[in-house]
Amino acid sequence: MKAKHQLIRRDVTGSQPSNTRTFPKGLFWGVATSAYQIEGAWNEDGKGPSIWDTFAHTPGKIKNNDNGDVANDHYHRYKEDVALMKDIGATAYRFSISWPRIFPQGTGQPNAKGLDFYNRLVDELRVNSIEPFATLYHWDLPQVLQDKYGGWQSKDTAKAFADYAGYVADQLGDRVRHYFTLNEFRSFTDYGHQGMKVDIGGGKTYQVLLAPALVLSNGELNQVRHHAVLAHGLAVQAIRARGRRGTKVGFADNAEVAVPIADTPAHVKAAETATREFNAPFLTVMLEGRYTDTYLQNAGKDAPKFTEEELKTIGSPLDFVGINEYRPAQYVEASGDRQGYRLIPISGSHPKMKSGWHILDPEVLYWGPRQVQSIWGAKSIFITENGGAADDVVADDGRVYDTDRLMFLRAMLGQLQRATTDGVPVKGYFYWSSQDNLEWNAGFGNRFGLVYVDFKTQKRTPKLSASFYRETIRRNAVA
Ligand code: PNW
Repeated sequence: MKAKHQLIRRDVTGSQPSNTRTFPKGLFWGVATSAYQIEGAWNEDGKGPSIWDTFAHTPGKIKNNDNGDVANDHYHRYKEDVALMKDIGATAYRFSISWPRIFPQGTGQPNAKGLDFYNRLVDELRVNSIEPFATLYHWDLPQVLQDKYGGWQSKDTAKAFADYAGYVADQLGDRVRHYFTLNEFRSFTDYGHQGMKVDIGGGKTYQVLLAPALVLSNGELNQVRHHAVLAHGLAVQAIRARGRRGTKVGFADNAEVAVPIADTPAHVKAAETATREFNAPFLTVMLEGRYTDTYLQNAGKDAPKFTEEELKTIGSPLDFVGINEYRPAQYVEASGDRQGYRLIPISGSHPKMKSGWHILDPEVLYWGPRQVQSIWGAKSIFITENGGAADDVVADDGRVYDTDRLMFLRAMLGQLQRATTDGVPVKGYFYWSSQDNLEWNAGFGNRFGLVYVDFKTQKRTPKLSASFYRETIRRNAVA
């Protein structure tokens, strides 16, 4: 897929008039989770520790010193959880596979009991007509690889990941037809190896440092980023070599989307230019097979070291592009300078969801997929995550009235529907998350679920937003 800056056509045959609020037939309606955030059973059946076990067991790293030792106990309650998805009407489930469950040593001898859990889960999904979409890396690196190689600081970790990915495709490939290689490259490279200051408006920033909580130099960080995208490319090749024919593969990246201040050709083009540069070390290099000149020039002596062969691997052709969209990265307007865009500061009173970083603008679900099509010509796009946290409580009548999430979901899906009406090839949407879970360093307090979880009793209660989502899925239209 090559960069081509052009506007998409609005009169695509087969599109629906937007006032019907209908989505294209066959769109996958999904929910998403990740292993460390829900499974628990952190040391059961031969699982090795991950860098998130280590991080969470270090006092002070996670709010209230919460950890994923038990979390949602999904490892033992997966049947109940699949039944809840079925009840919502989900037709797809995006879950992640815990690498240290399958390879406790990171490489070498696979652990049959670990694999068996995913066999049981996948069988349960298929019995319920829910299509499994497996993510192979959602941040829980085997701790041994951190100790042995410095984790993502080494190319050996990228190679080990490809071996693990090929093994999973070989073992589950008869039933799992869709794979996402790695989830949110920036979140585990930058946030884990240097920390990040996220713009939250009014000139303020929100500071995040996630596992393995290193603070590396810029040059070292760029190398970590390079190894992560290399891991993706090597895994794509391994999955193609060892999966069944027809297996589909892509990534799930949190594309940093620049939102234009108005839908005019000049602002739209400026936003495309910005989005392509914001994502230079991740999405852009994976879709174009090269780093942008601006990225390499700005990095100077800190630029990553790479070979042409590696770039070719990183740019391996994909079956789809997966993007996680929560918030706009920036607002952008056209400018006459060489850069081609100007950043607009986010207002201090900009609306937010509960998470400290969560600037609210439903238009990300319009511009995000639209830009993936217009910049890179993607033919198949998945919204691999989109969701919002809230202060949910169980009311006296036993129900959970999450009106803020209802507003969020309805507004976001309205924009996604608008994108599909404009002919953007969106093939599936995964709400994050099917149920409340361990929200990384924010602990159990930031609830993203359609289903409320009482973490003391493990009781699950579908929220108001779950009914809204069920109705949307039933109609295949924004309810
Ligand atoms: C994603 N930000 O993380 C992850 O893929 C999920 O595991 C997570 O639970 C979910 O989104 C909600 O946070 C993000 O700072 C972390 O903009 C940080 C940001 C966005 C998403």
